[in-house]
Amino acid sequence: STDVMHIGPGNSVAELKESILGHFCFDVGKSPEYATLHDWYMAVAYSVRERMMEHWVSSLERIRDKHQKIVGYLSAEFLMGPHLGNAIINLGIEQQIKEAAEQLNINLDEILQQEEEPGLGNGGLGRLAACYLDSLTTLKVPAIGYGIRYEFGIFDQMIRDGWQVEITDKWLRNGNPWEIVKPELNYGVKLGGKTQGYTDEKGGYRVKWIPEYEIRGVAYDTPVPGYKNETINLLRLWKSEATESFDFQAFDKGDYYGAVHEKVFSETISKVLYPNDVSEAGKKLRLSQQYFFVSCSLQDALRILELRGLSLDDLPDAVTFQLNDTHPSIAIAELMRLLVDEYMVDWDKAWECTRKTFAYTNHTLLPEALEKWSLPLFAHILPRHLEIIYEINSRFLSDIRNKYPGDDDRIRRMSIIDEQGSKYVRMAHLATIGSHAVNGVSALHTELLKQDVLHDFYELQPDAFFNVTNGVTPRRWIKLYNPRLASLISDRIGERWITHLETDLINLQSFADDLSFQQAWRDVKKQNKTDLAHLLKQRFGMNINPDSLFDIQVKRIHEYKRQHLNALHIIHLYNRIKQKRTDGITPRTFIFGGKAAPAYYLAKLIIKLINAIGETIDNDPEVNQFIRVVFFPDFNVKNGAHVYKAADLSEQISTAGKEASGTGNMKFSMNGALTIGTYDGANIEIMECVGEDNFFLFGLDAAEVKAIKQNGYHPYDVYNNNNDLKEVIDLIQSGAFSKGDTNIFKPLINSLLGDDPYLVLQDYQAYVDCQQRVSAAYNNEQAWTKMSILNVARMGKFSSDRSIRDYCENIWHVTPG
Ligand code: 26V
Repeated sequence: STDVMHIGPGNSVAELKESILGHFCFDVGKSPEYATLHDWYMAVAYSVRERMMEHWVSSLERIRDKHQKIVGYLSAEFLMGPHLGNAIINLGIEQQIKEAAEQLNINLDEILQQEEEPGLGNGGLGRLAACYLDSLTTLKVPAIGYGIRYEFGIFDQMIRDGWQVEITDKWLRNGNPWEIVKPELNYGVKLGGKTQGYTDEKGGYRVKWIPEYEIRGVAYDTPVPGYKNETINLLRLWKSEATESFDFQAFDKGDYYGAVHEKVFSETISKVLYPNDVSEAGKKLRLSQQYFFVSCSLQDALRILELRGLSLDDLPDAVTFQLNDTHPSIAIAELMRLLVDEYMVDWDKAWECTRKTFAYTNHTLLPEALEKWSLPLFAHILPRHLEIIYEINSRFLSDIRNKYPGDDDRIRRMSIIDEQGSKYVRMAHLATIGSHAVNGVSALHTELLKQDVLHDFYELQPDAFFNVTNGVTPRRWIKLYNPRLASLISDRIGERWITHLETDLINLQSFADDLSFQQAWRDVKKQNKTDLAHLLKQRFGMNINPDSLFDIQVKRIHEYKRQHLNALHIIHLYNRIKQKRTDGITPRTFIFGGKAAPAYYLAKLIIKLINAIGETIDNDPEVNQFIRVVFFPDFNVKNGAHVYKAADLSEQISTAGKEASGTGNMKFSMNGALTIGTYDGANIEIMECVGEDNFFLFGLDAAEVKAIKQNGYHPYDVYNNNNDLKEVIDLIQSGAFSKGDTNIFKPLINSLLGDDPYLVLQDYQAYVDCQQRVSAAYNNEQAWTKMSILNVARMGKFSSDRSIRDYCENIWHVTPG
């Protein structure tokens, strides 16, 4: 490998220029005369990728080092965002690339815009996986992200007549220069069929699985560069294909078309990412997807173990698998199957090995989001795994019976199988029982896990429960997407903050009262807001005023996140303006963005409501001199680049106890936005860090939410007893935002007045009052700027580097390189 070290390409402007031209000629294969911007993007991407290859090869060598534990991050979603800009930053070649592009007469920003992002995730959970890969690599922890190479990622969102319309995400349409297919790295995956008992040579009873069919998973590798540390980790995504045997079958039976049909089925497994959805559609395919990528990944890990010359006994010291939610939790049954059925390891030993190898992160307490599979479905797709789960369960429950004799209710509560009514496999129980560590993603969320959803398990094994508060990577979310702020910060405190956020960013505090620094700070924000205004004008013809307060809520649309609470406040301001009670109203632009699950009717209606309010205000000069409402279509990582940096106010207004952590809250605050938020998820820890004086807190806390629900909550009384709220709701009902249509928003209003499951009406007045405090605070420019600086300075804790260090120390027992 020493030879390899010296073939690396250089990073001078001349060398980069030559490399780009070379790729243009040899890989794009066109004369520059006929070049499109996308052609140039491809040439630049290949040139940048080439600069990662030598380090990639040497980093792969470390995977062979048998003394290094590898982290296998198992996740059904990786929301990586565009690669090019990030790779340039992490390789530290932005100056040279910029200059090379200039000399080639191409505009780097336009080139970067060409990249279609790999949207292989829904939202927070998938983006967290991407931030964690960045931090793992920056901290030199050998890691492989294992997932699915969906052909179609999260749908693209368009807005037509105010409604969301979903468009297929054809992200691979123009090719993907970042992945390298490894055809030789492929594994068979069985599905369906039945099991059969038999007696082995030693007279022992054994079981084998006789599957109905087998598909193949092929590895597609994408390099993940660390920040200026010559380290590259691996994102390994599996694409499903037909096995060769189908071709033989066609040959045998002469049924060519039949065989092609089977091939088509095999390929559907990795076809499409499912949205977080309440609907039952696609359950069978979803479970098949999960098993598919888990099976490939475990086989891959066992291959690496062998490559290192280690034995199965060494597995827990050689690799640690982190389960990103329950989606990959079938891995626990699969490892047991491999060890017991295929490697003939005895059960107890296999179980010990399995538990040492896995750890589970829970990302939600919402009951409808806790995965469970109906027994018949499970038996149909994974008959052997169901038997193994029964065995795990029966051994587990007999332990519980011994510990708590006669406590049948506890047995019912803790069983992996839910037997109230139709039977289900509860994946969170499997994940918890099969792991040595379970963690929540914020202090509050972990507390609620312990007290509520997993309480019995916590009582059984309190030492297995950990909190790891989420974090986000400052490389992408500050340095790449807010370059003006990044240089202003570096001018004052140097550049170390980029990798030492927790220790260094705090040094900004001493400039919080410095008037010239404050002015520079405001200038950056103003320029960022102006950029966003231009973009919205250019792309959608929207008109917004950069001098107004930018009040932004971007995240998936869900009732628990309460975008409709935000909408009610806007209507409250609308009413005041119409009634000429405008004193104390600060000009604001309300910006929303986010996708609703295609089958989530109320979420889609909330989008329609926001757009309806926006349109009404657009057409009313009396109102739009004060406020504007815009909905930024197709919010994703790429669009996020323009949004977080432009915010004055970040909306984090979920019902307390419902948002496990939130990560957008962190992105906003570390880019200088103040937060209006509830006592929920990581908001609590953010407020503790930035100080309550620099955070706009409102509403019930989680305990109060629980209490009010227990004692009987009557939203209709809240509505009746609050004239202001009543006017707001009645105005929607009157058709004021829907051209007289009084039906369209009825389902939403009925939900709010009927049972209001997320306490929107309960928190309404507190929210409106708090927004009034925001308006007043914004009018004091100096005080606001100081709060903004203090927010950024005190956000160091929320770097994903800190989160990864926590995982390393408490859960993986790995020492960062
Ligand atoms: C899934 C489902 C599926 C059924 C319909 C409703 C529903 C709602 C939410 C979900 C998402 C579950 C997992 C998830 O994405 N959790 C998010 O994880 C982030 C990273 O830890 C965290 O910041 C967010 O608070 C949490 O919602």
